[in-house]
Amino acid sequence: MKLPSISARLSPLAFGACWIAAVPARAAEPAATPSAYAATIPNQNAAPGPAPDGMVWIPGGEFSMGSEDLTGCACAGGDAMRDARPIHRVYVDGFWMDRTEVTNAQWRQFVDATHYRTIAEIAPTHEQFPTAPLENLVAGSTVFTPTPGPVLLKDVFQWWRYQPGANWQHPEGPETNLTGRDTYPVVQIAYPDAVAYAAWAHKRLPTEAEWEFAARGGRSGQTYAWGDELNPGGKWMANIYQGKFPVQDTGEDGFVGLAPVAQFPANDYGLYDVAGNVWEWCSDWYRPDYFKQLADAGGVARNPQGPATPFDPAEPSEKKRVHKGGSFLCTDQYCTRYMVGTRGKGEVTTAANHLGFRCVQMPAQTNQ
Ligand SMILES: [Ca+2]
Repeated sequence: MKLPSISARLSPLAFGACWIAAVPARAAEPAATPSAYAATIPNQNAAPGPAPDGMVWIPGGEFSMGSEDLTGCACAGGDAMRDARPIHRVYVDGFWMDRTEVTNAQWRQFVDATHYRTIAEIAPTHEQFPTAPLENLVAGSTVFTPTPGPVLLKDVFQWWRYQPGANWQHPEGPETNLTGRDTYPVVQIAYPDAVAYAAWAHKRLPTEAEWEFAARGGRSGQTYAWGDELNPGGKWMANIYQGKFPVQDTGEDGFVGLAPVAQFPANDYGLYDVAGNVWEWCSDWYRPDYFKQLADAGGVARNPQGPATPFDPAEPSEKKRVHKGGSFLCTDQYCTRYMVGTRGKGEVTTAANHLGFRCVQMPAQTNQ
């Protein structure tokens, strides 16, 4: 396959950690101990009023953020995920959060009201990408495609392709549509698209700290949003990937590919799909050393907003923001970022058919 060459959003590494062969050789690093986590101390404030439609109250409070090094665990796929350490102490104010990922039906309401066009629906221009062949300047987006047989997990272009005509209305390409998919999460959403929706809805995207506090549901230091077992009682708790990646998704959790929202149990704060299904945009710029910056500063980081500038040493020229939660493509063979303290990243104009978002809203009295 000829690789697309027109833009950062088409460059292989711009996809982010979970899209690439993220299984580096282990370097010497002392394993974190469970004592790196301290108890979550949720605020004792009641919800400030009736919940906005589709949202739940997240009380905020103080918690331990980040993920242990679980590379010795059969659960973890060998990825050290160093950017999720050190585990550090964070405080966030209370906020409302969407109970589910934003759905196609909700996105359609936004488009009907505003006629908004997503980045994937607009052809790149010669002025933006003067070195790109003109035939590559077509609107589209990135789509996952299973490989015909097992492959070394080194080159994402074995299973990701740039698909002309792929966008939120045609998530896997022009031959696909949203019939019967109103309650599926909207996908093929780049960061500016998600920001535009949030502004229209009088909401905003969560910070990474807000997202992780909410996903942990008041628990502390557990591997998953629901506890320490991936399948408690033999039950799947999230829409992830079973089978041989990226050849065949066997759908043991009930879903091959994307699932409608809220098909698995909610976490302790009433949030659905904080693991798996689709990655979710957060507002923080991505830097692999941001947790270290906060830990080095000492004390408790209050309402951290992310680093001032983005930096990914794997692709220094790309501007990336944080993704959280993992997707239906996450598997212990390759990417286990459905673990609650882990992080993803993505170039801001890059959308895909496993990437969506949800919003938060501050209570009116603290909305300043
Ligand atoms: Ca699945």
